[in-house]
Amino acid sequence: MNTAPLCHPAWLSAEALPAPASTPAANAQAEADAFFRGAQRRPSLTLDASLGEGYRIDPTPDGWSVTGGEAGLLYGVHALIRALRSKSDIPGGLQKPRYPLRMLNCWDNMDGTIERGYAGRSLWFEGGEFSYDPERIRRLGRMLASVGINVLCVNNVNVHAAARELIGSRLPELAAFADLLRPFAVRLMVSIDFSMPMQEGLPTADPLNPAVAAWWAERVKTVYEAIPDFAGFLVKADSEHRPGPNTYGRTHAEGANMLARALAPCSGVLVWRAFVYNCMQDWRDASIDRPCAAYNVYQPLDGQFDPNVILQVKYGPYDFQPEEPVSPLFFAMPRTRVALEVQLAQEYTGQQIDIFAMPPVWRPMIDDIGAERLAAVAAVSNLGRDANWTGHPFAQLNLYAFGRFAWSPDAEPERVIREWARLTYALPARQEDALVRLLMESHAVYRRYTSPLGLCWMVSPNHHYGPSPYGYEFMAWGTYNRANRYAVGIDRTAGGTGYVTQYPEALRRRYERPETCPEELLLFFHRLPYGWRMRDGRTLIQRIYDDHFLGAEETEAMRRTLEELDFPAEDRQVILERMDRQVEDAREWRDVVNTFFFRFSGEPDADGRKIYP
Ligand code: GCV
Repeated sequence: MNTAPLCHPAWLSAEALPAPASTPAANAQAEADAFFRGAQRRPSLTLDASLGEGYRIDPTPDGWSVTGGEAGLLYGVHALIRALRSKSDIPGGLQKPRYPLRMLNCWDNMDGTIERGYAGRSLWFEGGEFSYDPERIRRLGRMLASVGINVLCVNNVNVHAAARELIGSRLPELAAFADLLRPFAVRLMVSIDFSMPMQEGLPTADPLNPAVAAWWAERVKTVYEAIPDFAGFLVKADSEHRPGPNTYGRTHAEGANMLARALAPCSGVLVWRAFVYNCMQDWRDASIDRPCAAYNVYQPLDGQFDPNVILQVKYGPYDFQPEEPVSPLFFAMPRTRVALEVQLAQEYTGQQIDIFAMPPVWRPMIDDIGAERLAAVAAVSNLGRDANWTGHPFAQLNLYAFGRFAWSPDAEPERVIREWARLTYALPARQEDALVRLLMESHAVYRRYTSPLGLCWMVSPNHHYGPSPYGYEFMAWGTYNRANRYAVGIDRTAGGTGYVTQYPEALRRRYERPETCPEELLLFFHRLPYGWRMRDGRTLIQRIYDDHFLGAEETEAMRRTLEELDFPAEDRQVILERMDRQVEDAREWRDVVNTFFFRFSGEPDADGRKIYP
């Protein structure tokens, strides 16, 4: 049995743990009873099933009336408690989530490990089976419900052998797990392996073979008999050696639709990931440019996907790098339902050691995409069995904020961060301001001391932590900076790899000339000499040096700020320990990256700072 210690309740009130209840509406009542016990002003709850996930809160002489659908009531009670605890306005009028699916993708393996997990082992798998503390899973459900996350995909998109059993011999265990989360309005999803029928005796997994389609239809039926509100399947196909329809000469639309048709009679969705590229590239062939790949595969398929297929697209064309432009695929699929995928697990953004608060990154990303283009949102989970759920206590903010943005994509980053900070720490006003400022700036600091100006992939290939400017350079992954004696970056303009031509006109114009390209993405789109003049007159090489010196200094200032703040003792220790590692990390990045470019360019730092460590 996976007996994790019971834990810090994240942003929820620890004093007011509700009694377990069997439905979301009953949970809403239990949550309200626990929080308002002994209070003079109390909410009265009314279930109006027609409101579904929606709710409204109105003032009454004795408190508030909260009216909502089965899930809406629970969301409404959490919204009321959140507003009271964070001293913010109670939302007025009918509140409804922007997206019907607000999904958490967990890359948990059944052996208990988590791919790209930085908060300990899986909360529900161990030793090849389900193994969990039901009380902790209920707390997880409560946490997710409190910010409106309503789908949990339980297993890694890289489906290893044992996980195939989830919709086979382990279906009763999956159903028992679903029972635990249902009272929190959280439905389950499972990642499936496209070749599964072959593991169970069929000679092929060809999506156009009727026996294959029948196998999936039968399997889906069994799943829905056990879990009637099952959400659907998530699929990584023809990507990083995963099986897929290309093996049979079929398109991704043909592969996805076959599964979608099996799910449709049960109202299930098929989430198909668009993370497809050649991971066996010859690095000498400069005509292949990995960011072009997903558009090339999917754009021609627009309009061919069934209505219950959702194409899940990572926000940038590479892979969750600290700085990437928005993926052109979001604009290329007007006749396809598309979901945005972000990564809360800080694979490339400090691994929950370094601080990287994501809301300020999501705001411009969502503005670029246009919230109306999206049908759903998904996030790769940052949760694990650590007592504080996320390794670094501040990493909880990213989960919290994901829920808030998924509900309302026009959320203001600073407001969400302040809300979380207040709910979690209740610091005096000046300390709260300092924490909010630090978190708002944390992504920019991280970007300064790591890869310069949108260059990407200067990270150590082993674990994706720490600097290695040439680490990915001569590999098959398609991830190059092509730095040499004269210049750095890849020309992705129409005259280069042509990547920029995948964008609609306005974005294309923004990116295609170095003079207008946002400087933080300059080296993503352009190959430039070290002497290139930035808009403020500095040379490119000097800007690289300055950013790295500044970023490392800023981490020291962050350390000083954090020391001054009154965190609870257990959090304080973790926060300061990790901050010490971040300071070290930033120094290492500064020295390694600056030295790398100094060696190539031969240009000393204009301020005479030491570069060669
Ligand atoms: C789950 C990157 C990560 C892999 C991950 C993959 C994906 O390549 O390093 O761990 O696999 O993205 O998103 O499928």
